[in-house]
Order: sequence, then structure tokens, then C-alpha cells
Amino acid sequence: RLTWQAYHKTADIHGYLDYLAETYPDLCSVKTIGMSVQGRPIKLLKISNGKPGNKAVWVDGGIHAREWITPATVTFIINHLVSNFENEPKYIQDTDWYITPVANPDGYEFTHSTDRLWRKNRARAGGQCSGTDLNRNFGYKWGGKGSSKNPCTQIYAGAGPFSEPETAAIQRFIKGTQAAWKAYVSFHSYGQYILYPWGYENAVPPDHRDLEAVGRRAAAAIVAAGGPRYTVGPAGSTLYPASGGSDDWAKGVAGFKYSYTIELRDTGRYGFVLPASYITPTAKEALAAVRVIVEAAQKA
Ligand code: 0X9
Ligand code: ZN
Repeated sequence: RLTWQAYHKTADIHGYLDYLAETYPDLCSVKTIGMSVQGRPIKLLKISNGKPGNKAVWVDGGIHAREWITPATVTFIINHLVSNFENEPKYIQDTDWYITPVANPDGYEFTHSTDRLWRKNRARAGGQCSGTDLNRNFGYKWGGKGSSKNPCTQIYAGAGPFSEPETAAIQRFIKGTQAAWKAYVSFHSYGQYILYPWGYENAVPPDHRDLEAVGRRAAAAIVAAGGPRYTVGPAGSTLYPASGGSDDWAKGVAGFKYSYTIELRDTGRYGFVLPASYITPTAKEALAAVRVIVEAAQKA
């Protein structure tokens, strides 16, 4: 139903999730976790063998509209997991996967129709300017460094924590689902980084050594899979301080031990406008990284 030779629009990606739930009802289910500002569904695919005691992992893409490689990568990972489930190792099978490929459907559609480099959602933010940066709108250290109160900037944090329906839907689902949450992985682009908290400032959580070790193993797995170098480190010092990110909320509030933002390819040649021929290699290396994180999550 989908290919990984081209980038697809939200409706096609959501149609693919529905197809999987119909075709593999014992393994897959789809849930609409909320509606966007403009009334589009935010869909989540759960992949689970139904065993009690499974650890739970969250994966999202498309928080930032223009980062097209991220929904493509997330759907590639879904396709791989579902098609090979029986042959996967126990740590994959005994995980409950909660996967949202397009967390910002309005923004993503806007990059297809109007402005390829749009980043934010499509909220009527204030004055002439639209859009809240969903990765500044999460409710941990909201409104601090690297975010703005000015709706005309790319890093507008919104009127308050979780003011946007897209971030509120993620919060409501994660907080409202009885699951043994262990790993949170948010795909972004670009730059080839594996980042962990904190992002809001140059500081690290008490278990930062575990996050660094697993991040380095994930980067090594990417290289072993034939991929390029990814830089590993705490987001605030490795990239820049930016508060209100989903990764910090996952770690600081929602209780995920292993919380990562993975910035996919490339390092700037094409940037956000990565040609579709890069989807397969990028997604393969991302899957290799996710395997490492999920294996660690099983032991957490
Ligand atoms: O600035 C961001 O939101 C992310 N980079 S991007 O180029 N995709 O926009 C990095 C977020 C890292 N995490 C935190 N700062 N919490
Ligand atoms: Zn991003």
C-alpha cells in the first residue's frame, strides 16, 4: 500500500495504518489519539503480541512539518516490524510499540501544498503569524531557553504548556495508557545526532551515563548497518538549549528512562529536502538504532 521510493501525504500514511490493522488484527490496532488544529486525525499504530508484562516503547515522527524523512522512516520501521514479526528476536516481540508517524498532520500537509519548509503546526497563533513549534510546547521547563513568546518566530512555544491539540493528544495518550513505558524515540531531521535529555539547558539527568552508553551503541549499530556517523550527546550541549521539547517531557515527567531525539540525515547537503532515494538507507539505519534502544528498554 505504501512505497519507500517516494514521500507520501498524511491520508496515504493513515490509510496504510488502517490497512495494517485490518490485515493483521491480532498484531496491529489503530487509534486516533486526537485531532489537529484543522481537524485532521492524529493516528497511532499499536503493535503488540498481547502478552502481559511487555515493556512499552513510543516512536513518533513528523513533529516538525518539513522533516519529511521522519514519517517515511517511521512507516518503514512499522512495515519492517509487522512483516517480519515472527522472525524478530524476543526483545522486539515482547515490546508494545506505540507509533505515531505524523504527529503534526496540518503542518505536514502545508509543506506539501504551500510551503515546503514550514516547521510548526497551523494554529492561528496571534497577529499575522501562524504556528506553534510543537517541540517547544511540551510541559517540562516550558518557555525557557531556546523558545520564544513571539508567534512570528520558528520557535514559538505557544500560549502555554500543551496549548496545542497535537501535543495535548500525545500527553493525554501517554499519561492515560497503562503501559510500562521505558523508551521514547522522537525522529527529527537533520544533522545525524542521537540526542538525550536535557535539552532545556546544559545539564544531564542522574542516569546520563546509561543514556550515553545506549546512544553510543545505537550510533555504532548505525555504522555497522552501513550508515554514516551520528553524533551522540545531551541535546542542550551537543546541539543547543531548547526547552519544551518532547524528549525532556518524556524523561522529566512521563517517566521514560530512555528518551531520545534522533536527528536523521543528512548533515546539510540537502537538509530538510532530502531526496526520496535516501529514505531506504536512512530508515534502515534508524531501525538499527531503535533496536539497540528497545533492547536496552527491555532490561530497564
Ligand atoms: O530544535 C529542535 O526542536 C530539534 N532540532 S530540529 O532541527 N529538528 O528542530 C532538537 C530538539 C532536541 N531536544 C530538546 N532540545 N529538548
Ligand atoms: Zn525537528
